[in-house]
Amino acid sequence: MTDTEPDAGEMPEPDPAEKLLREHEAQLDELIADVEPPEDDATDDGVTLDLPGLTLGRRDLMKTGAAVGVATSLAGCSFGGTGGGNGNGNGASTTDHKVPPGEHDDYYGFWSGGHSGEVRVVGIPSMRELRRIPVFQKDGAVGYGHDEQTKEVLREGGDVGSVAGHEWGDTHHPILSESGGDYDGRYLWINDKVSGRLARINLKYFETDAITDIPNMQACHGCSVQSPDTKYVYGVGEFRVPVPNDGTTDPDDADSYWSVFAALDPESMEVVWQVRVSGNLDNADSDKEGNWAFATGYNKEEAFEIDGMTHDDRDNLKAFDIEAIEAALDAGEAEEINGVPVLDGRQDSPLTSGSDPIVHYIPTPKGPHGCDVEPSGTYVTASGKLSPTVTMVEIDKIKEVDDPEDAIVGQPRVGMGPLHTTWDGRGHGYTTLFIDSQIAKWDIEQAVEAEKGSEEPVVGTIDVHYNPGHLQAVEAETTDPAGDWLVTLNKLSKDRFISVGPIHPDNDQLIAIGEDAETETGGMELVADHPVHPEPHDCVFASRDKISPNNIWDREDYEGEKEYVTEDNSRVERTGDRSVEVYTSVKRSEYGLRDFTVKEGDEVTITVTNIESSRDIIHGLAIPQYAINLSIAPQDTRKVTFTADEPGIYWAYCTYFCSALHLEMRSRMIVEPRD
Ligand code: CUK
Ligand code: CUA
Repeated sequence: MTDTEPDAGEMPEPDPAEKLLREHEAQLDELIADVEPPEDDATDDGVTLDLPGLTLGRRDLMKTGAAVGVATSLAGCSFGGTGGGNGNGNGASTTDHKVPPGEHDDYYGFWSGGHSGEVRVVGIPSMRELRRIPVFQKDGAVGYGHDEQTKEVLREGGDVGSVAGHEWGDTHHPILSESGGDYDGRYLWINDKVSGRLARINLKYFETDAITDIPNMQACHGCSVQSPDTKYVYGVGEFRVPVPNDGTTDPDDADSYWSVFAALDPESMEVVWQVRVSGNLDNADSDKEGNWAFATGYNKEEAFEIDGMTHDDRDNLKAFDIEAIEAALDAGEAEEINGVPVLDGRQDSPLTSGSDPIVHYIPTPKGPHGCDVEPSGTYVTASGKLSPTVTMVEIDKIKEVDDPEDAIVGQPRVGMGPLHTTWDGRGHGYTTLFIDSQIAKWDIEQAVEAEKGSEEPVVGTIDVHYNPGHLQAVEAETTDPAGDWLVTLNKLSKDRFISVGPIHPDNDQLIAIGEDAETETGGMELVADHPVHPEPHDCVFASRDKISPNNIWDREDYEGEKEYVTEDNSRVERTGDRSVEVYTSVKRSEYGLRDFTVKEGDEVTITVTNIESSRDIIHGLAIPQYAINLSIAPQDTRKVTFTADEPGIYWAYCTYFCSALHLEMRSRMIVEPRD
């Protein structure tokens, strides 16, 4: 990236909007650098940024400058509820979130793991991490990407169109399947922001069972399902990428870069359609009735560098009219590009003008980030990021109004750096304030009644530690949120934990939101800190009775694909001059085959069935010299294929401590020299 500071001698004065945005960035830098803001930054230079419905002036920034100062100074001390905060720091909790030993949590929480490429399962309210589910990369702990079935999942999600293939993923937005607007416990989808990929986790087994590499896309960012019955799963292409990217594209021709909004079939995981749009896309959500999908975005300017990307003072919330999109597909308006039908939904396309545009572009303040539909399905919100407001669009008005801006019915001013919004089902929105390090709780109906840009709808704020990205309240994406807990996913933990070196954990905080009180916090109460491995972005919670995984495998689920190998049927079968099939059962504390012999150069397939039927008795099969590492849960069968190219005797052993004779639990692979 080139130097973004203009040279005063050559460049014209930056326009006011651009200047303001730079000031925002400078503030952010200060906050992150943990230094005091300069004292002499108090001259009123009359800068204003005109945003729809409000004018943000220099004085407003000074006010938040003061707030940043407070947060910054608190960052260095042990915060006990004094000072400029809300009196809700360490140890202030009176709400019991502890789950006693042996008792169960009320909610499943599914966390994205960011560039760890995984999904994590966390119990709420205890915040205990229960499991990690590898998605976009191999994992030795559970043998993911080591057996043929999960290798195939990774291969399928493969390296189409990329130079290096996909070595890892960046998971951001976990999203649960719905029936009738409620979680049905079947699937969870998760995006890959590194590449244009979308993965599915089968919640019967808590295992990734499909990855789709979406054409015409880099950085699948936003991820959502079409409520109420998961008609589509949406993957939002964030980056604008040259299509085709084969060296023939003029790098400076903005028109040859694409960003697409993709709809996948939830069962086949195939791309059903894509809509190409103007500008970059960001986050997504859908309405509650199956008519609309929404996405925020940035860089309406379609620039290549940050100066240009932040030039204008507006961006758009895009509203995708599902019926109009399906009608355009039926009318043959799509062009097939790289194997998928693509509709042109750019702002100047014929498909976005006329009486039934497939995409409505609703102007918002610059760089809206979070895209969240509230539980009643009346409003979709875009959280400001660079504007201190949340923009509320009344969904039913989108088609009625002549000027798309008239669909904006509220714009509460919530604080600095609003990123994401969640809901309690009692008429409140909760928005993270990245720059203020707070959560603002606001009243949805008051926000519609109040003047745009008014702070009045805010009923309370609470300090969080520090710089929150997403937040999520329990079951907030259903039509009937439970409204008792909220988790904020804070990007920085700074001094909250004993030091573990320069790469700090993130800090996920649990906040009780069950009480609406007329206090500074509006009843929100901070109850727990929870250090986490980098870097979750979002999470989603379902009541525990809505998720019912199997505790052992059901062999019917793989009948016809893999043999269920019994002790009696454990055997070695030569299938060709250079191919051998090895079948073995496994149980405490022995393999069906205590040894097996193959020949140098054979292609060997080992099929292992765990014949135990007691839950939690898992066995492994490891042959390190051949990089074999299987995990086999009760009643499951896993296979692996490799070439036995080095003669010798190799121990095959169990990786799970499964019984008192676990250490003795062995088999031997004997590879005979081929003469
Ligand atoms: S994004 Cu990470 S903080 Cu990927 Cu939902 Cu907003
Ligand atoms: Cu089976 Cu250890």
